[in-house]
Amino acid sequence: MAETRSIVVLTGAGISRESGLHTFRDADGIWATVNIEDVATPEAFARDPGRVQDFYNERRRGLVDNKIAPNPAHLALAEFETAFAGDFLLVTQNIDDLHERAGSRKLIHMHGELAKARCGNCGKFIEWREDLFTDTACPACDQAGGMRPHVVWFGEMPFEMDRIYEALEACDLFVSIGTSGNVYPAAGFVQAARMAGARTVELNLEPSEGASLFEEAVYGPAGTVVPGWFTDLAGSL
Ligand code: BV8
Repeated sequence: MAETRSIVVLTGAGISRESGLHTFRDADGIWATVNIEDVATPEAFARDPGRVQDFYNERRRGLVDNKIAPNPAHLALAEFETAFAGDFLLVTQNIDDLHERAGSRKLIHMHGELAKARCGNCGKFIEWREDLFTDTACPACDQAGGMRPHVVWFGEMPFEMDRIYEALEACDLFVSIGTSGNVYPAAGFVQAARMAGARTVELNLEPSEGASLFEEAVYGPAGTVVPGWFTDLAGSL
């Protein structure tokens, strides 16, 4: 096998499931109880900002709850990143802060962060761990009425796409963990990695929508599968 010099890892809600956070499309997932169109689009926020703020306030309260902590899958990724001498980039679709709390540093939150708020007036984004209300004044510009979760809604452009595609085009290993492969453009990253000639691996509870696009797969809970897989990878380098 060619030497592994540049790795891109993509994670989704499945990696945080064993930490106690719900996924989106599992039977007990978030979209089973609320519609995307009502809470996760700019139109929903324009139509009923209070409802959208409540949806994210409830999830933010859940996240700052001290029972929620990184699980062995998050920790294994952070450990591998620290030890790996080559290029490493972790792209997460998740808006929780479990990767950074596990120690990951080379990390992009392509769908934003639940623990940050953004001001629509001055554009600044700020650490935010309590409830957010539409009339909350922005600490940076003092204007009220423009604060929103620093989260990418459907129909909005995910963050740092140039940097992500640059890494995908240069990688020789792409690992997708805990994502159903339903949401684009993230679900298309495996194609970009294949075009770059990278080895593609899916580590998931069950086959995702894009399972057939991966050369290799290991199925099982991330907390069990991910540490073992990355230990073996480190041992093979
Ligand atoms: C955009 C933040 C364009 C909010 C989220 C084709 C190309 C481009 C776009 C589109 C396209 N087709 C459709 C679109 C539009 C849309 C889209 O993809 N819609 C889907 C529903 C069809 N995409 C967009 O709107 C994106 N923007 O395209 O912009 C553009 C162009 C120019 C100018 C402007 C704009 C924006 C998408 C981002 C939306 N925001 N999140 C929030 O979190 O509230 S998406 C949301 O879904 C989360 O981020 C989540 O992470 C993400 C993906 O879901 P998953 O993470 O995969 O979670 P899911 O529950 O689905 O799956 C969990 C998996 O884990 C399962 O497979 C399960 O088996 C597994 N699992 C469970 N337990 C475990 C486990 N695995 C391991 N261990 C376990 N224990």
